[in-house]
Amino acid sequence: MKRAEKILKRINELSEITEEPGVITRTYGTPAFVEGRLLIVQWMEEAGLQTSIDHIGNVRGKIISEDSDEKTFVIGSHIDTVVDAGKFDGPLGVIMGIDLAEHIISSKLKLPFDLEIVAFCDEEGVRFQTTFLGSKALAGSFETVILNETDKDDVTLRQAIQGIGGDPQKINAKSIDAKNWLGYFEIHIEQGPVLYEKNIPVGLVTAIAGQCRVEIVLEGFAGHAGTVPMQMRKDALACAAEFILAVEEFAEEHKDKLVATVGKLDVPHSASNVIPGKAICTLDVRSADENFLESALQSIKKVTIDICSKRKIDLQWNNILQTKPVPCDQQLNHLLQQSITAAGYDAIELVSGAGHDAIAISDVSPVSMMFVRCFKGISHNPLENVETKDIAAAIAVADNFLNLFISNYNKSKWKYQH
Ligand code: HGY
Ligand code: MN
Ligand code: MN
Repeated sequence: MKRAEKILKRINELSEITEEPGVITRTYGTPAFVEGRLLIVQWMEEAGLQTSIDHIGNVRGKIISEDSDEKTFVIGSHIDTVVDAGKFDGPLGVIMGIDLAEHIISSKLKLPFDLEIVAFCDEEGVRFQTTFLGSKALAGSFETVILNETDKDDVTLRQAIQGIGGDPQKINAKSIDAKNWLGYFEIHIEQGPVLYEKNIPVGLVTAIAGQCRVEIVLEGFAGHAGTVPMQMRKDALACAAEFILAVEEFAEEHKDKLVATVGKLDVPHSASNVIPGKAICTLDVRSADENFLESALQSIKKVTIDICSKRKIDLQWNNILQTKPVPCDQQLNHLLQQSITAAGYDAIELVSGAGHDAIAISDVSPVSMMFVRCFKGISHNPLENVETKDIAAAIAVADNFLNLFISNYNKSKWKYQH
């Protein structure tokens, strides 16, 4: 269990670094993020990896093959967190990746390709509402138009990148060219209850659900809580309340194919004796069925328009993010399935409701993901927890997977149809 204990020790050490004392919060570009990143560099260097930090702020650790032709296999996950996060969402996959690389180096295994371990800098998108910043940069698909996005203190993404030593004009410069990707493997907690209920330590991900994120701005008219008659009000918060319940009702009606969440509600300039003139909500809708996701979004938008016109509230519907469902690669999953059974576990298949950096990487590479059981499936919550024995199980499977990939790899044969 030595390797698993070391991984857990590092996860605990990283979780101590936070921008909010008492809770775990490390969002893109903050001093806590930079401090945490230094720890990852240190661990990668201790493992014997060639380290670098790219222009968006990903930490990268490489084993360069003796007969390198730049074809690269990548193992990664993210080191940024949500607010008041758990310890494992992201760091588990990064720190396990470092362990796997360290194991390859210490066992003097000769790699026929380059292996890169990547700690992505912004998967959650908490600070700038932009997800997959790091993985898009690695895939070469970062769009400079988002450089003007601002955080709650009106700092632009451009300024944040410069603030941590990056160059906003060169974000895609350190990407891995599409022709050089051999594959991508991400180890991540399941963030759902299936493995916990089935009492299985690991699971094989077949696909990642598509997701849409929308910012909903509701403009009514602020007024005196004591003097404006009810029938004359344009109460933006009451409108938001009806919208939130309508979203929940729609998702309940289609719960076999969809989840929908209003995760944020801001009421600017709120006071107990003021009729709210403005309310801003976020809408997050997910489905593994691409067509259904699109039609569901349109249905929710129509319901929202009807609520707003009934209440004489002006509506702004700002699309923030739209990702299609991503299938994991069948060739890689065949190897992963063999690796799980070889380690003595049933290879159960799961669709990921959560988004992952694998979504952005899937534009240029075959992707595979292994889920690790977490306590009652709890995540995005400080109660998130993973047992040492499940980390040990995941190590055994991941070692098998890498060995199988290496033994199956043949420079001419392994072609990926983009
Ligand atoms: O929201 C998600 O699915 C992921 O945790 N970023
Ligand atoms: Mn995650
Ligand atoms: Mn997350």
